[in-house]
Amino acid sequence: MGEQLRVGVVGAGMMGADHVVRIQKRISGARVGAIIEPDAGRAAAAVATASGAQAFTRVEDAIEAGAVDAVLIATPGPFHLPVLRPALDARLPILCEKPLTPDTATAWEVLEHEQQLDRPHIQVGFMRRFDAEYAALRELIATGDAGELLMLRCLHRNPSVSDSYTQTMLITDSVVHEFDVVPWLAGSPVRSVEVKHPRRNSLAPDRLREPILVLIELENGVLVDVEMSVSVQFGYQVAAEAVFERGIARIGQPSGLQQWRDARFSVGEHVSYTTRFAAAYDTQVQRWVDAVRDGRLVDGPDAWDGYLVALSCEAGVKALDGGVVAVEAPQRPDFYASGGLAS
Ligand code: ISE
Repeated sequence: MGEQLRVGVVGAGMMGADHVVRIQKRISGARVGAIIEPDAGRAAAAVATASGAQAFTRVEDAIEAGAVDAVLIATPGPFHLPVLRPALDARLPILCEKPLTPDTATAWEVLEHEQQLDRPHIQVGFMRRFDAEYAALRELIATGDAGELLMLRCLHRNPSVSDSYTQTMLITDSVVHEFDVVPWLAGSPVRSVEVKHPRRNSLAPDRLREPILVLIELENGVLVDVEMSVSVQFGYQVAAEAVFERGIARIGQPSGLQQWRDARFSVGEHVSYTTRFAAAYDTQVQRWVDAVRDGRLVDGPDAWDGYLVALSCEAGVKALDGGVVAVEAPQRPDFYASGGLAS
């Protein structure tokens, strides 16, 4: 590694392009060494924002050329596995956007592959863990200052979704975040998942039956409800209310400039996760870069966490058809002993 970590950003869609700017402009200790993107237009646009970066269409070629010290995978979930395999073979540190892979069988394959290395090399991009309000809520729960946590009420609302968004993605692309952050907040794994279908939003694309209400029971008895909506039109909102024995706590409320004008009170709302979680993404990538540079390689959710989330997603997808679906995790391999809910 030279003075700066050369990151290969794989996928230059919305999230990949966002990470390129982040690495070049907002964090320290790293630069974009390569953009790996088969779409020539996207690749050219990303390279234009990352001076010195080389463009490749395959991650194998970037590795072969010695152009990268680490990779950040920002392709859609179904395309993670073909990048994870060669990156692990090359023993490169990896920050992989969520989900680790789209199903438990391939997630398990990744765990087995990674365990052939000397230590965990994969961090999974569950950025909510790096959001200051989520961290404060976790601290409040851990201290017990408001008594025991009883319930968590979560709101996860998107203004709209792209044409490629399918019904199961309500779980695997969206509620996937709650499946990671809720056990991390509450210090307890998921025991079961149930999905309820309220009245359908007629503004949703025809193929989607949403919103959905996801009920997550944790091993410690805490009950969590997640309103998952993807056609709310008005903006992007991720918020939660924690109900304790002696109080409640809220995170994710609208903030910033408040205005009283024309007999109205208003405050801005986000329209995308790229702004709602911008600071969390910055912290996540900075801490990952620092961890890679000082040899820890991972500072946050690891591949084991990614696997646990895949188990919950599998249960959640089944639960879309009705019933309460249990989640049972195998014993965590010693290899991952320092990660998990603690990080
Ligand atoms: C998207 O892929 C994300 O990861 C966002 O955080 C989430 O809010 C959205 O629903 C997903 O589609």
